[in-house]
Amino acid sequence: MTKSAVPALFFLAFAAISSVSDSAQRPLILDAFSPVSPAVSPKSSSSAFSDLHSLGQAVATEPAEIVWTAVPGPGKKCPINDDYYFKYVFSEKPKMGMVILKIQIFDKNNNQVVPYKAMGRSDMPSMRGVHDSGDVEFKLNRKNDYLLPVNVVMPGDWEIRVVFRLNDQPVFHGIIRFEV
Ligand SMILES: [Cu+2]
Repeated sequence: MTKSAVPALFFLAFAAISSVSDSAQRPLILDAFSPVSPAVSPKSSSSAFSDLHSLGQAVATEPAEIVWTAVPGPGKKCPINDDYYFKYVFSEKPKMGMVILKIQIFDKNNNQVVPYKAMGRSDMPSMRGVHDSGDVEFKLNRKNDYLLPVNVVMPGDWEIRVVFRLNDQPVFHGIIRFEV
């Protein structure tokens, strides 16, 4: 735990205490966090800390957690929102070497459109980070296809994380998985 985290945790502890309806629990929690209390056994202290830990995770005011949609297989429709859906294909069955991921976005009338910026990031989930491509922007061709080269450097499990953005705001997070 960093020093700067401590005041935040105490704040959370007091927020928790003030919301505890069973007043019988209050003395235990207060004892556990009071620096002047000599009477706290290691056991009650550690259990109070683990309670606080889970509390901190539950009420952390981080931005809403990203939901990564598992994209259905090649050629299948994947909804983006009420207005758009997309499909993907690979230029060929993925194997060792470079493969091109092609994404096509369609509107409600099945017109192929380019409403978003698309970013892709490939990696191997089983050894995350080792072959991480970082974020790479898809390039558009004249047919409104979004194209992303993916460098498959090892056989095994692969994923491509795809994010569509409108004015820098993400509107969709999806994961394409494949085996080589
Ligand atoms: Cu690997």
